[in-house]
Amino acid sequence: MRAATRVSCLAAAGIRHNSSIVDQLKTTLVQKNEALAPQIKALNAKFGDENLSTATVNKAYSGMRGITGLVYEPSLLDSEEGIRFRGLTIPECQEQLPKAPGGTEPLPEAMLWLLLTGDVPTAEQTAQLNAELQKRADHESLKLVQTTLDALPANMHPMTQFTIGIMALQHYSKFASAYAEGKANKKNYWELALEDSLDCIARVPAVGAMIYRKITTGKTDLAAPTKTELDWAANFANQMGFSDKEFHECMRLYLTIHVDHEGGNVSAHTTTLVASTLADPYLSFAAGMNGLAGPLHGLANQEVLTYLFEMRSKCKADNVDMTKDEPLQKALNKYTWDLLNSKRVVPGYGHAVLRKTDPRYTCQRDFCARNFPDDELFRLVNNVYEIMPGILTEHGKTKNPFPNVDAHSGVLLQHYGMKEQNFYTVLFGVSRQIGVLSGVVWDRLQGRPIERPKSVTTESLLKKFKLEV
Ligand code: CMX
Repeated sequence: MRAATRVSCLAAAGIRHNSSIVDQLKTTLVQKNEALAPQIKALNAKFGDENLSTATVNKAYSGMRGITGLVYEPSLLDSEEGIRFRGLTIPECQEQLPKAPGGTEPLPEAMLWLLLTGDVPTAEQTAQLNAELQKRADHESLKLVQTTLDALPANMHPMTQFTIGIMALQHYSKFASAYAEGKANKKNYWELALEDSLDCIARVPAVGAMIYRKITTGKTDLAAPTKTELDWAANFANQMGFSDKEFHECMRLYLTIHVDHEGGNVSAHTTTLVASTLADPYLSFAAGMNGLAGPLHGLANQEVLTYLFEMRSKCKADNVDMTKDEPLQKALNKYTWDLLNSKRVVPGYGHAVLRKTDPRYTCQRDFCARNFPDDELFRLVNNVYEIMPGILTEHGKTKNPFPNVDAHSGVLLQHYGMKEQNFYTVLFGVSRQIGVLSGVVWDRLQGRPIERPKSVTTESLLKKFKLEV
C-alpha cells in the first residue's frame, strides 16, 4: 500500500494524528507486510495442504496440546531454549535493545517496536515512541477509569479491577467508533487496531497504578505525574509510588520479559481469538486478561508467593535453620511432598511447551544475584530450585519439572517493597499487552478471518470409531 493511500484510509475514518514516529512505524509495518505477503501467498500455494501437526483424539481431549494451528508473528517459543522475540533470545534483547541512561536492562517501549516491526529500534526511535505514548496517556478516558475504579469494592481482586479498567478505556476505542460509523474496512482495520493499541499501551500503566494506589492507600490518585524525561516503565513505577532507581531498572526487565510467549498461551490466544471477530483491541485484550487471571496461567506468580510463605512459616514453626542449605532443602522436600500428596500443583513449575528452565526465570535470577544476593526469599527460591526438578521427576506426572517465569518474579517485587502479591498479575498484564496487541495488529494487517475451529462430541466420536463400551 502506498503512503498516500494509507494516510487517506485513516483520514476517511476521521482519525488524524501528527506524529512522525507513528508515521515511521506505519510505513515500516506496511513495508514489512508487503515483503511478507508474497511469501505467505507462495507458502499457501505450494504447501497449503501440508500438515503442520496431527489432531488426534488424545490431543482433542488434552487441551489441544501439540496441535500447531495458529500463525502468530511477534514471538516463537522453542521447548528447549525458550522464547525468542522476533528471533532474539532474552540475553540478545538485553544486549541489543536501547536502555535508559546508565541502565543495563532493555526498555519495554523498545520491545514494543521490535515486536511490531521485527527491527531493533534506535535509541532515537525508542525515545520518540516513549514521547508518543506519553502524549497519548494524557487523556480524559483515565478520568472515566478512575470514577469506575472508585466505585468498586476495595477488596475486589486487582485483576477483576484491571479488566474493568480496560473496559472503561474501551469507551474511547477508535476502531469501534469507526466501525459503528461505517468508516472501518479491510484496508484500515490494522491502522485502527494500531491506533487503539498505542492508546491502550499508553494508558494501561495508569490503570494499573490506580489499582495499586487503591489497594495500598484506599485512593486511586496516582502517586506522581508523568515525567517527560523518564521512560514508560519508570513513569509507571513512579505512578505507583516507587521512586527507587534500582526498582525502575527491575521494572524495565520485568515489563520487557513478560510481554509475549508466542500465540498459543491463553492470554495471547484469547486476545487474538476475540480480535478475530473484529472486536476492538480493548475488548480483545480485556478478554485475554481474564485468562491471565487464572491460577494455571498468570495468577501463578501470586500463588508462588503463597507457596513460598507457606514454606517459610513451616520452616520457622519447625525451627529449621534457613541459612543452611542442607536442613532447609530437607524440610522443603517434606513440605512439598505433603502438598503434592494433597493433589495440589507446585506453582511456578511445569509448562505446556517448555521442557527446560525458562530463560525468563534465569534472567530474573541473575538480576537478584547481581543486586541482592543475600535476600532471604531469594535464598529460599534458590533452594526450591535445587530440589524441585528432582521431586517433580520422582512424582512422575509433569512433563517439565523445571521452573517457569512465575517462580521468580515475586522475589524481585517483594525485595523492593511491593508486598501485595494479589497485585502481581496486573503487572504481568501491563507488560503482556505489548505482545498480544502487536499480534492483533499483525492479524489485521494480514487480513486474517474470524477463528472457528471444529469441535466434536464424545457421542459423535463413539459413532465415528464404531466403539461400544
Ligand atoms: N505441580 C504438580 N503437578 C504438576 C505440575 C506442577 N507444577 N505441573 C504439571 N503437573 C501435573 C498436571 O497437573 C498433570 O496432572 P494430571 O495428569 O493429574 O492432570 C500432569 O502433571 C501433566 O501435566 P503437563 O502435561 O506436564 O502440564 P500441562 O501442559 O497440562 O500444564 C501447567 C502446564 C503450566 C498448567 C502446569 O505445569 C501447572 O499447573 N504448573 C503450575 C502452575 C504454573 O506455574 N502456571 C504458570 C505457567 C506459566 C504461565 O502461563 O504464566
